[in-house]
Amino acid sequence: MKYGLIVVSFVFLLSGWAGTVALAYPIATEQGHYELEVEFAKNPVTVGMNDLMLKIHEQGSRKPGRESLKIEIVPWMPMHEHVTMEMPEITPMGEGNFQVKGLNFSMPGDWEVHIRMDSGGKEDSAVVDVKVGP
Ligand SMILES: [Cu+2]
Repeated sequence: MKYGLIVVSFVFLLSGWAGTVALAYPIATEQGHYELEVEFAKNPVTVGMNDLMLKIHEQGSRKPGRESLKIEIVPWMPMHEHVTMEMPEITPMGEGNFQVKGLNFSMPGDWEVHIRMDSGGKEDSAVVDVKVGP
């Protein structure tokens, strides 16, 4: 019983560290095709609906991501292993900027925002750590 408690508190500690990554820095995507910046309208990010700007450009050439880029965004809470079901509204604003409205975090804590990009055969993805306040 005592051992179980120690393990649980250690997991809490680890997840606390994972959420401290800054948001506005350029993030390289997993396949290295793009680089993106995420800027939330609210800082800190809080429970409920959040809006953000996603800036995407091509790695290397620095060309802005095309408007035709298909983007999918899913918020995932690793500690409880759940997503939120609502899909945010994504609008291309030109120059590689995408406005994202209604990204829903259903509870406070450490979340990951999983972003998938598809531009006709060039698939890529990125994970952004977000600390969500009450
Ligand atoms: Cu949760």
